[in-house]
Amino acid sequence: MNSRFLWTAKQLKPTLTKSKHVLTPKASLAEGEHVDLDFGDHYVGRIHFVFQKEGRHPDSPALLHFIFGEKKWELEEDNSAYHGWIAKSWIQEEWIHIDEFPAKINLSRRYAFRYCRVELLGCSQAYRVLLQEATLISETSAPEKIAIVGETDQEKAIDRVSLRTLSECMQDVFEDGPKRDHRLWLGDLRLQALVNYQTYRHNDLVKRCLYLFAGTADKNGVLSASVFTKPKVVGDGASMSDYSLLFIPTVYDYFKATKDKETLLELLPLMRTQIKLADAQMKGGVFLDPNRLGWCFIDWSLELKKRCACTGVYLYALRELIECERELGYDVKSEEARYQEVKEAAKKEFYDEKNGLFFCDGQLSFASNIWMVLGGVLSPVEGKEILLRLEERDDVIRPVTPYMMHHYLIALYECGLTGKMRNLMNEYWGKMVQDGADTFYELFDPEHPDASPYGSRSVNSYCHAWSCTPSYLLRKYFLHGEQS
Ligand code: RAM
Repeated sequence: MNSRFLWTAKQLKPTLTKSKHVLTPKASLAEGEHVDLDFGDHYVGRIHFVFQKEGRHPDSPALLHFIFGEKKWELEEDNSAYHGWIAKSWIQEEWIHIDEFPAKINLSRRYAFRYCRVELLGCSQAYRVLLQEATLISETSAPEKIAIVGETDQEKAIDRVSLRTLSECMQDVFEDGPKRDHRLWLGDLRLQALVNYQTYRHNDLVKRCLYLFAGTADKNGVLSASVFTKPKVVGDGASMSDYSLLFIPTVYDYFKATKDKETLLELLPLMRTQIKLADAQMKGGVFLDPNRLGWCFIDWSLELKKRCACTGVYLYALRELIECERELGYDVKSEEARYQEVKEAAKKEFYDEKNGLFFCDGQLSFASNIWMVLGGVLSPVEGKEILLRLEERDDVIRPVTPYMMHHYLIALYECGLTGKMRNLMNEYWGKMVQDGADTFYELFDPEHPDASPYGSRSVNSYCHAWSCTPSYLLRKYFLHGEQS
């Protein structure tokens, strides 16, 4: 823990803007009945209800069940049959007894939802329960509304939903998703920050998050993959090889957007440390199995082999560090030599001449090939051939998250396939819009819309900030041309 860094983070704690949304359903319920509320858009916030009774004096308490859903189907799920491997307590529901009427019920937790079901589980026949009012106080630290961009109605819809996704995740920190973790994750932060620079420009929130990671690093400089902020700041203690490396571009991007050199210089030693820590997990210029040495994320595909992609992330991060240090006037010769060494080793270890593609321990995936492109292992011409070849294969593991899909789009851009990149953005995110998305999802595999790495879609997050990058892509690559 670095208390000075944490002090800096604390000074940058944002104030949340709160807004009130009131529904007056006046729904009269007997035991076993329910009413569904629709707040009209996705919100993050706290809710209270006013209940009255109709009929005779209550001769039993009322037992109410509340379910919250980012998607309407969440209200219909049989949560008693939940069989996922992460805690069932992530499901947004609550049970309350009411003894006296009228009753104002404040639910103490924060929820992320558009839909809410109020179900009367128990009540005597002497009376009915009347739901008079439901008041939601929504919260966000996103400073203002942003003008929507896009050349077509579809692009405008994608931008609107992306912006909403990001602003819903902008709370005390950049949360990954407000339904589940409520937590600051490093890999997610990198993409949120990129979108933020093009939209809300709440750059102090990015700075706060950088200092939260820096402040919770252990004495060897190992970064936690995620940070809890309540009741006090603590790193989750788990480190992920790829996320740690991506701290480097996250800081450098922040510097490019803000020119805040003081922060860059303060965090530079920690950026360098991430390369050294990664070096210790490599042999002969490529990663040993990152899943054995520490969790490496890359994508939410449980079968994915990650040594190749992780080596690509290393090259990508090292290249960013070199560029950053060069800009600051440092001698980068030894880093450049290391970059060349790893680049050659990666090609030797993972490139399959016969197929003209990268394989990771015999497995073909988009992830491996995309990160080899992003790591600069190939020229744009070679990269283009590889990406096109990849599409023709049906024995390939495809991206399952908008996080991986974003990296695919950037790889297409790097290889000059800008038209393809834009079409794919429209196709992939457009399908979520067609699916009725108010905010974009943590996972989206159009072929398997109910898939979940957690064993149940009930705990998937349907407002997940790493999916909001079209707002960045549209502004940076398509509508105003390249910006710094
Ligand atoms: C999920 C989080 C987050 C991601 C990690 C790896 O649990 O929601 O988005 O960064 O996994």
